[in-house]
Amino acid sequence: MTTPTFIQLSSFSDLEALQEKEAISQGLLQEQAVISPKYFYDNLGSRLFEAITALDEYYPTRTESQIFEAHGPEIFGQLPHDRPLIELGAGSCRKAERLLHWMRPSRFVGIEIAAEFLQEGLTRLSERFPEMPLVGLGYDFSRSLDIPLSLPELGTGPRDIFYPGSSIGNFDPDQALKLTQSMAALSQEGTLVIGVDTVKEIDTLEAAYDDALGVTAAFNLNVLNHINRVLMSDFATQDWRHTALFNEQESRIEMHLVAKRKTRVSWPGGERKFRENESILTEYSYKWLPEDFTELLKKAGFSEVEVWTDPHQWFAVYRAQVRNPA
Ligand code: AVI
Repeated sequence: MTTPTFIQLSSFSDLEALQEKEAISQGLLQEQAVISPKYFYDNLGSRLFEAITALDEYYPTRTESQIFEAHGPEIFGQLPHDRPLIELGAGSCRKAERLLHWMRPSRFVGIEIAAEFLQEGLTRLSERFPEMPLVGLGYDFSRSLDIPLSLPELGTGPRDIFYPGSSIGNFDPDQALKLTQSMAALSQEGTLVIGVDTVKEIDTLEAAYDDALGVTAAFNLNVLNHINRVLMSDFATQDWRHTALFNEQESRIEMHLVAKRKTRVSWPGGERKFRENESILTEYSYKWLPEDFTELLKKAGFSEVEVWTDPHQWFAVYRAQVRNPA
């Protein structure tokens, strides 16, 4: 059995740690306070996200899996077996675990901000695919969308890229374009397979982000515990409640934490007073019409875009190629 290689790319210098605190503090001091959704994914948050994906209301993961079940051989079967497969935001590698038998890449490279979670996933993968070289990169691509291309662990020549789960939806359209451009560069004339949530009825969308059991509420509130650890702030989770509303104009779910009462939050070097019902924006989750996302992929340098969807058209999987002019 091969032992997974693990590389942490984002181990912070003291300066970077200070810059991170400064960025969080600036976000909290904006008129509309914001916390980056990357802070959802501490160890507990990653587990809460896994629980979300098992909820009846959270249709994206289930629907994407149905698309892979129905069309997996068609989507992945033609990918050449001599190329590395890079999964962005690999999480606990559960999706890769189900799909790798169709792809058989020369190596699997998982990139994920929650390093501990990724390491656990790679260990499981190594039991299931003992012959396959496995590489984990602990890397936060929300800090820089430029993925380091020259790392020997990424292999040379064309690479196939897998970005499932509609994580692209957590970037605004400009950032999504930049990120897909970086993917085109990273793939070096390989193939991208990407899962993207679609626009649908508001009730279905809002239920997916505000489930009856309160798992998404816990996921959202847990961001405050993570911020308390990073910033040494004193958020009290019981002073906040979760909301998730669909903004039709912008085609995105907006998640906020709303102050239940007047409250004051302090941290070394700063403080913010919140009025009752004042909120902190924690996440956007954009929903894309297939024609608009196809257009974005073409703008980013991809061609031959093909789309697979489910009978309700609740989710879409795109496969696209990078072909540089000869
Ligand atoms: C990771 N990402 C695609 C999820 C989403 O649907 O935007 C994060 C999430 N937030 C609330 N529920 C799930």
